Amino acid sequence: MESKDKQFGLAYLDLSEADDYLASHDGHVLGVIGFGRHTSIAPAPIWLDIPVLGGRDTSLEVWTSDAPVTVCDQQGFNATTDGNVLFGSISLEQHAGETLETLAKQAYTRIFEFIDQHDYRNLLRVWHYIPQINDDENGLERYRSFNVGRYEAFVANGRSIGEESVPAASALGSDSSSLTIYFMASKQPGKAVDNPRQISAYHYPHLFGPRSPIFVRAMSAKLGGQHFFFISGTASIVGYETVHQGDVEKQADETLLNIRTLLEQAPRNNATQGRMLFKVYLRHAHDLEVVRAKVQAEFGVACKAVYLHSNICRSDLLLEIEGVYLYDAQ
Ligand code: 3EB
Repeated sequence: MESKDKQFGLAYLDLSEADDYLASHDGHVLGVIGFGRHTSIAPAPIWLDIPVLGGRDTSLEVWTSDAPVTVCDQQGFNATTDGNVLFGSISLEQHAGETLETLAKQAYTRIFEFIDQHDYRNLLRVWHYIPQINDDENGLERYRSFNVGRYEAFVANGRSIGEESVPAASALGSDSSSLTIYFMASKQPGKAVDNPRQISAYHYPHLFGPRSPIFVRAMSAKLGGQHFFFISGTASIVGYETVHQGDVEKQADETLLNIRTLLEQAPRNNATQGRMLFKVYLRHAHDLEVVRAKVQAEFGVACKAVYLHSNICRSDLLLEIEGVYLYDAQ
């Protein structure tokens, strides 16, 4: 149906579905992100070197709008807009002598300048893929170094560190050589949602690095007549501590409980009416079966989940799950 095709939406596609889907959304595609093995597709995806688990080589994440999309390709950004949101990405290679801290600060500073200049000032959701995320850099884990740079950019750009200007996010490792960030920014602010089981990440104690990570647990926004509930990367963390170290089953249970807790705060929590999509990141490929069984038991066949093999930002986390819950606004 034509009108259904032109909804604001998200799909995770296998390669065999991609051509038809992209053709039927011609002129309405905000962004395509490719995971796994590269293939030639138009429009060209942002590629991330993160293997897809479960028997597929490639998975595509496709964001579309109900409204016509225009491209604004400038200042090193590959960005699109539908007049309400701006979808953009930046990929910065780390050269010899540069730190990830500097790179993170640069990336965020450029994002802020770009979205402010185009008047889409509200970051709703940011996806970070960080090369060698758990390795050491000058005595600090690279993820922690990233956190310092992100924090500095928020401060330098006059953004307050509180619910009103912090996006939902996720931060995973990749085998790429570049720091890749993609994001959705909006003219209207979304509504930040916290998880009462967890301390806000921007209030984490400094034992997780000299500067706290800056993200909210979930973000709610109305886009193209639908409600979107963006669930940040969610893991087996209670308060601020990792729980169930070394036990993937218990980490999966705790993660799913955290997601359930967030979903209870979605503006309307009636999953039978909406759609759920997840990206499940596993540190160890051999944990696929056990985690998939738990995700399916929790959310049933109605949910779409893609399983990816990557490192997680804390070395004691075995999995992280991000999600989108979307439903018609009535
Ligand atoms: C956590 O809850 C797990 O640094 O942007 C999840 C989502 C995590 C986003 C980020 C990190 C980030 O702390 C890690």
